[in-house]
Amino acid sequence: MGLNLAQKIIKAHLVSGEFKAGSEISVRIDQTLTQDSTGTMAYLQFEAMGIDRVKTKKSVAYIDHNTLQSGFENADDHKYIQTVASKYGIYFSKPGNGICHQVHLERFGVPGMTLLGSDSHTPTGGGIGMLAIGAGGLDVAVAMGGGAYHIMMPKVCRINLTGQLPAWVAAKDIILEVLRILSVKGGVGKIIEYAGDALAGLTVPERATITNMGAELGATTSIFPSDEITREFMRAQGREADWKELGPDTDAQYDEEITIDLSGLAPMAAKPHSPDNVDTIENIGPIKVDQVAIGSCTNSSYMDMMKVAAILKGKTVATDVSFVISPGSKQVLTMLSQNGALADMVDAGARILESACGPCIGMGQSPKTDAVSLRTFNRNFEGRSGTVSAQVYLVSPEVAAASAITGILTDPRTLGGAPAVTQPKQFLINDNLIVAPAENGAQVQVVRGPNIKPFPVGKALANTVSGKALIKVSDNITTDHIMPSNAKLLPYRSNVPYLSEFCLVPCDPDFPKHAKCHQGGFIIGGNNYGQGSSREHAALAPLYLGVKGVIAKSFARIHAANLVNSGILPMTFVNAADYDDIGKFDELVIDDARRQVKESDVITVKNATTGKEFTVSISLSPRQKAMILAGGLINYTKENAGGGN
Ligand code: MIC
Ligand code: SF4
Repeated sequence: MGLNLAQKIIKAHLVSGEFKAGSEISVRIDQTLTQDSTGTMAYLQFEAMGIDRVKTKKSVAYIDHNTLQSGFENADDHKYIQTVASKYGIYFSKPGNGICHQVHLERFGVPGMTLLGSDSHTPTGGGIGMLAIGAGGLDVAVAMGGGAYHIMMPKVCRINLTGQLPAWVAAKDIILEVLRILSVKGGVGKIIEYAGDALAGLTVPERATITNMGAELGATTSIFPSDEITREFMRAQGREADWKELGPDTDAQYDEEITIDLSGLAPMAAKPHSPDNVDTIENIGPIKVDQVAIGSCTNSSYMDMMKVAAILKGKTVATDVSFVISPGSKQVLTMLSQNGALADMVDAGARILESACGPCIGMGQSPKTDAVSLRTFNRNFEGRSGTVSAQVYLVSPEVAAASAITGILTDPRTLGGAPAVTQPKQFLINDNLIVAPAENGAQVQVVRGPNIKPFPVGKALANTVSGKALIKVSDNITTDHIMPSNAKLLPYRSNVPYLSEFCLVPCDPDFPKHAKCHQGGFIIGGNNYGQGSSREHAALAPLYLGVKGVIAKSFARIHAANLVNSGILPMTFVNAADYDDIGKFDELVIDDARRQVKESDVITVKNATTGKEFTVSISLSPRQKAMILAGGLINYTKENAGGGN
């Protein structure tokens, strides 16, 4: 039986486990990436492992998230990451060099390799045929130390793309259509593999837009074959030697198949407040727009920017629209400035931001009260922009630029001919903002600012686990709810005690107070609890506040793994209806917890307040169970003297 592309790459990297959907496997990691808002924690954890130098083929540390330096904290973290990178053999991409996923695609990604990144949009690398997975910082730290990465073997879903994109319809519209079909939890436990005739018409940056936003499906990753289009991109990046052809066997099997005819697609938007709340621009209608933001790791490539510049050329941004553009990398920004496109943007009234995440993670540019904000980004969770009342719509660069000019949500098909933008034969290559690590790391002194605080470590599972149901939340709670990130909080990513004061505050402003006063307890969640970002702070802050377990209807993959890594037990209701029976502050008790976790996949929880009992499943591998018993990955690794890998 033939293998699909995802299975081929997994097979070539398989360290342990059975090649069967749903069973735990571990894979060797070739490359890692970190960014600064998760990186500080990942490197603190790496340092705690006592390894001299990273064991990967290439590890890169990017600074792209916390670039607003409104106090010493972010700058201190940058210095820490730069020195730690130099010491341990990691390439360092300076602030200004660009958004990690964009730069990694341009300068480092290699088809067929595995990439583990401490950012949920790491699957962007699937655009050039990498098996690129987002994970918590601790998992990335383990991978840097040479340890394998453990996941449940995903199912593989093939999405056949047929036909041709009509004028003004973009790669963004393809992934919005996939989100419309599958929803924000439709990809959980799956790898999405793209195939079909239409691939011949999709450039690497377009493919990367699609794999990037596969994160919003909850998918483990998304991948395109590596073909002549990939070769052209890598040649233009001066890296053709890294290219190789890769695709599925002709008789490859898939667990699921979906076909999308691109010819039938129209410009679309994800409406507030979820990336799967998708409709056509035509159906949404001409709503008034207050802000337009173009950029992010989804849509900031050279070609995206050139299309935007062509739409803006000779026009003026509507009087009532606040309009910002952040080109994805120094390469993109330099090329735009050399060919005059940047002047067209500035002249039309765009405010140019540095090549970084910026407004996507709430680092500035929060829109006005009740604003309608069009963004080419990937997430429109309520409040993520920094303005709780803002209505954020996710759109293509074409829709964004057209609407910036008209001041209303505009279907760009009404503008006449679409701009013809082709990929350059040669991108401008100058890696002068990428710093190679020191040859002799022993001589490098790591610099630690005063904001860097020790990270919390879990405790071995008690025999009786009890506590109050501290909070009960609904479906699709994101890690932005659990551990909000905005310009005020991001500087504290290396200070969990401070961050914990804001844990789950968007759902209940008193959660931290209640957690402290009851000395921890349980979180009760709905479906897809913990979707979104990979930030392990969404596990570390609850851990710091004494949370012992999370009982939910279902979990998002990375967050569930982060909970286990921290020693917090993720439990899933066997009967979803039991969720309804739990009241806030009910006292929950798991008797004989160690034996129950060790011996069974279904455990009993007693509600001492109502006197009822209910069952929860713990779909944990034997290794994960051992981690929970030990109190998290760090304790488990210590107990096993390196056997945690
Ligand atoms: C995001 O887009 O939510 C982030 C910020 O890039 C996160 C990482 C983080 O929280 O630092 C992600 O996607 O993993
Ligand atoms: Fe940065 Fe936004 Fe991409 Fe996250 S989604 S990596 S914040 S640009």
